[in-house]
Amino acid sequence: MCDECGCEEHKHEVITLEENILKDNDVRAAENRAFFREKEIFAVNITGSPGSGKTTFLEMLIPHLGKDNIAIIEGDLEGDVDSCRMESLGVRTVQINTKGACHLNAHLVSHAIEKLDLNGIKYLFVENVGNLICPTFFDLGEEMRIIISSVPEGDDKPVKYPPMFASGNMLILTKIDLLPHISFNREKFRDELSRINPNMPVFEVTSRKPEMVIPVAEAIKKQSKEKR
Ligand SMILES: Nc1nc2c(ncn2[C@@H]2O[C@H](COP(=O)(O)OP(=O)(O)O)[C@@H](O)[C@H]2O)c(=O)[nH]1
Ligand SMILES: [Mg+2]
Repeated sequence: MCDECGCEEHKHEVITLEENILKDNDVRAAENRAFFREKEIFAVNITGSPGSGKTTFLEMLIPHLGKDNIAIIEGDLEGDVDSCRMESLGVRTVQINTKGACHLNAHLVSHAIEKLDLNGIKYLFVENVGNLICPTFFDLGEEMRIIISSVPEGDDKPVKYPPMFASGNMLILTKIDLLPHISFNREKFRDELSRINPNMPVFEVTSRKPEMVIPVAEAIKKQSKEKR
């Protein structure tokens, strides 16, 4: 059925349009990826729900990778709250406002790159719009996709949003300081994840112990060296 009126005729048009949008995005994503490889920049797409702790994770990670090695693209519907948080750490940052769109795309990222001084940059982190559905299907040209999932969102997120969790190269479970206060079944969460994405490494962090991101930083460094 079509999304608008439920008719079969429209269904075909909608599917064709979606396919074209995704095809166009894939072409641009491949261009972005070629650009990053040429510049030896390791690009990482950070996805997850609104409020899952994406920006906090970046704040913890940055000191371990070196602020001068990093550039950030912040994606939000409106405003510059997150880019201000990044700039206050002295990191080169550009903000994209999607004005209602629920995900970034490769085209938006290619324009954002033009605004960044990439001299000496080894890592580009793109914080996607908070959403567990739409960003799944839009390759940005990244080498690595990190999914951020937080304890208060519940242990059922992988079961409810399998395409997103299947698309990741690394999962960060955030806010583990809240485990004693919330009925979150860690084993259930991890079992479902390993069923959906068996080879994805999982790291647990909390902003109460920022040093917990050190193994994550090491894993990112290792991955980026393997790509060079
Ligand atoms: N208790 C707790 N709160 C956290 C943690 N990480 C982030 N938060 C809080 O969660 C909220 C959303 O975090 P933010 O990083 O802005 O999420 P984003 O929207 O995914 O970028 C903020 O109030 C953070 O202070 C954590 O490890 N533990
Ligand atoms: Mg954020």
